[in-house]
Amino acid sequence: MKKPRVVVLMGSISDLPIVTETLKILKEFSVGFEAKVLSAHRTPEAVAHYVAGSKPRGVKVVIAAAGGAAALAGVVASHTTLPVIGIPIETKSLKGLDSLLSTVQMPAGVPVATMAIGKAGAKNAAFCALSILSLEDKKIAAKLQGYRKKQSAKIKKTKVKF
Ligand code: RP5
Repeated sequence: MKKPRVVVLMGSISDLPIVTETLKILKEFSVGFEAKVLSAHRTPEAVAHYVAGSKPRGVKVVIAAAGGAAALAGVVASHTTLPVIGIPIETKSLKGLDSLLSTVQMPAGVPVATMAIGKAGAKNAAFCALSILSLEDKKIAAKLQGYRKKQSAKIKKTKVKF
């Protein structure tokens, strides 16, 4: 198993269907990652302990997904200077606007790079992590370039029939 360079935290196992979108991309790019359920509200000490130990073991980026009063990404950011990427999980009551605002409205000095609500946000969390890793990893940089090229080619080939 590869040493994790990205850790992906989620506030609840109920977040997994969306977080799976993140994990699939990290896997596709052959990046070592670790995924774990940890909650800012339900397991606060465990979050602090896990995050504090991440940088010393070679982790470069932390992704944190949570819904509702989504404190996880912010709390993670308070325990590390690693780049933290937040995924606001869609909720039944407020459609994820609660999660988005809780994740994005961080005080100056403790940043969380907040993605969109939903699947696009979960995918972009992985791409954002890959962009960060690509600064020091030529293989990932080349794969990312390839992915973008394929994406463009697909759009250019798209025919509109009506
Ligand atoms: C958040 O509360 C989790 O990230 C999840 O999105 C939400 C609901 O959690 P469960 O009640 O489904 O465990 O902390």
